[in-house]
Amino acid sequence: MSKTIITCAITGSIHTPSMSPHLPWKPSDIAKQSVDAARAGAAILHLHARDPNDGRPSADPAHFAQFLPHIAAECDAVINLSTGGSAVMSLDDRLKAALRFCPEMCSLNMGSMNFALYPMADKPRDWLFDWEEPFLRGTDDLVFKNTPRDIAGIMTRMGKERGAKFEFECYDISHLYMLKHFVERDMVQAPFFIQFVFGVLGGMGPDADTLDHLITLADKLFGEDYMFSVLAAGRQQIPMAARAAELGGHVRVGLEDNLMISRGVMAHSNAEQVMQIRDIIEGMGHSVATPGEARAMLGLKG
Ligand code: KMH
Ligand code: ZN
Repeated sequence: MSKTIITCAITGSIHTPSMSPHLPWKPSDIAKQSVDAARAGAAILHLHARDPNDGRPSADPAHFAQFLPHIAAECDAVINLSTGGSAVMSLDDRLKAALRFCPEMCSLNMGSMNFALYPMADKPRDWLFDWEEPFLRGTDDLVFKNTPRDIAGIMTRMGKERGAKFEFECYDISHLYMLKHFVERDMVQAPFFIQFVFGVLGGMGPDADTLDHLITLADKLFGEDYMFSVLAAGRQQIPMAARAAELGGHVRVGLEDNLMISRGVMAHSNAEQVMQIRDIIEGMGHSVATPGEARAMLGLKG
């Protein structure tokens, strides 16, 4: 039986430091939580950077440079750099780190959409950095811009020119048709690693029936040429990931997508979520892919 790839998304650009004391934003914490997540079973680390002074989302390659070498020195996990960055960043900024560090993988968001925070943004918090309040207030008026030209540009610059493979982030059924369009234009090569994204307000809700439909559609569009993974932002993170594993897919967890470990209980680390889903996967009789196995399955440049 094939192995299940666990991706761990360590910090992202959605949650803010005051939402959880365990969200890593200092470079040393991003590095430590990444390595611990890899040791717990994550074959892929999906990474964003934060400003080391106050934890605000950052696209500055100098900020990535403060943790990437430490991660590479301490573990063998596949590095997957975000090209989504945050919805308030320009595309040029979003691409800077990926262009500079040439990772084996990077994310590629397959369409433009509304991108609002789930209601956790409204929860009262004890303290917050100055930047957080205006940042959060703006999150119900964001368009996450990923036009066909933007997508083609990333495919060319990161894929064709630098040999990266993509985590195709699909928040909507239409995003699968967009990917199919680029496959027909020969812009990307199989195998395609499709991340079905649930739970972002503006994208699909976390429904098992919708996942079934996505798989049926992806089978029709891509046949044997794809594998899927599931991330569900918020409370359905683990149930939807478990369902994906049961159906032969891969999973993504991490504090980028959900700050909790169970209802009302904060996750203490990314590794804790990795261990939680790993136990579920192994309890089903499946096994978890090592980084080397993930590289072979995804055809990474290594
Ligand atoms: N934050 C996730 C819902 C990216 O970094 O390119 C999607 C994401 C986007 O990870
Ligand atoms: Zn991300």
